[in-house]
Amino acid sequence: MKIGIVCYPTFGGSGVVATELGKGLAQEGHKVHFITYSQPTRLDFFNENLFYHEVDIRTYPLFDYPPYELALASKMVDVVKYEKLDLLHVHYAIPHASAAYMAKQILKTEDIEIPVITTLHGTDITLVGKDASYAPVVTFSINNSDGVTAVSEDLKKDTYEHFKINNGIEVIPNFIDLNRFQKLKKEHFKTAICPNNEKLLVHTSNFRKVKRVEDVLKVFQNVLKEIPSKLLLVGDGPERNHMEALCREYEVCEHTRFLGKLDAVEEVLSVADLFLMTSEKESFGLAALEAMACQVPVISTNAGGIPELNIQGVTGFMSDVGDWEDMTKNALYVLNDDNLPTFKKNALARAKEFDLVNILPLYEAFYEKVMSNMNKNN
Ligand code: GMT
Repeated sequence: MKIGIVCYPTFGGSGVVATELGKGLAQEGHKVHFITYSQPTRLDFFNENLFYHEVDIRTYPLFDYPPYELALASKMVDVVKYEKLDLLHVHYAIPHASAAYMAKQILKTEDIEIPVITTLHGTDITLVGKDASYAPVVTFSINNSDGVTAVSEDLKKDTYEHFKINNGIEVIPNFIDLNRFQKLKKEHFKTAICPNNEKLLVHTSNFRKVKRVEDVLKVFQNVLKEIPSKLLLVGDGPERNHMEALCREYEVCEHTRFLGKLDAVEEVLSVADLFLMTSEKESFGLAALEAMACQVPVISTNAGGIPELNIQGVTGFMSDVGDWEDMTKNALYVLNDDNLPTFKKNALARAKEFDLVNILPLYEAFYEKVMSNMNKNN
């Protein structure tokens, strides 16, 4: 198949899923064309089946806001026509699904029928998407996609609850490439961070408010009162400065390091003992899956789709949003040397269920289904 993938090219979960999916499809022999405004972060190698088309955003003194959606739609039209694509798969509804709809209508006028599949990732539904300034367009573009997927049952439920949807939604969960995300031998790294064999806690996120990184610090402050430990914070975003200030207030700076955006997050995860995910909303929790693949148990909230990944008392524990006292209690339990090896083993076993090789065929089957439905209707 010749597949166009539209996504955010950044470190964000939806962009990572879209890029890893494209890489997996290319490995299977499909030709995959990424259409984005810059090279996707994880598209950092050559493969004869992978192509990248940059959206050309022209600005003009009249535009306070350059119309990205129009440039994107125009690029989609161009790539579909000249690369003879079989389908467009857009990740994150805003503004990709509505741009794809526009591209589809333009192509129709030239007798080209292109199926559009929209994958909903989370905040495009639960946060930004349901805001009145976007909701009508999001509703319309979900209803007018030829196929829709969501990354968890919870996100599917939320979508039906918040929007007037008259289209089916197939759940295809996030996945992990276990060849990349695995426990690597990085003992020298662990010794450098934890010279006295302290326990190592890790959090990775984009430091947005929705991640409640302040709860990570609160949990760590209280874990530290009980056992020698260190905290690594990976990623960057709007809350980072505030979190650095909170570290001082909680007097945990000496034991905490902010690492910023990292390409090889699996190296840090390889030496971690516990992963903290304190999000208020989380449609799936890809960052937790990446940790589990590196044998790291997870202390998380029970928000959104996290319970579809983290198994209570088996791969870690879940608590209500904001309940840092419960999270601390659970973290101390998991970090106990009598319990930690079992949790680590269970985390890996669970991650294996989301192996790319299990999930990729679900996308391929969905593509086939959507394309054959379209052929039947034409
Ligand atoms: O977590 C983020 O804020 C990034 C966001 C994105 O769309 O880039 O991630 C969402 O998509 C991921 C991949 O499907 C999911 O694993 C994350 O749970 C989801 N984030 C939220 O729902 C907050």
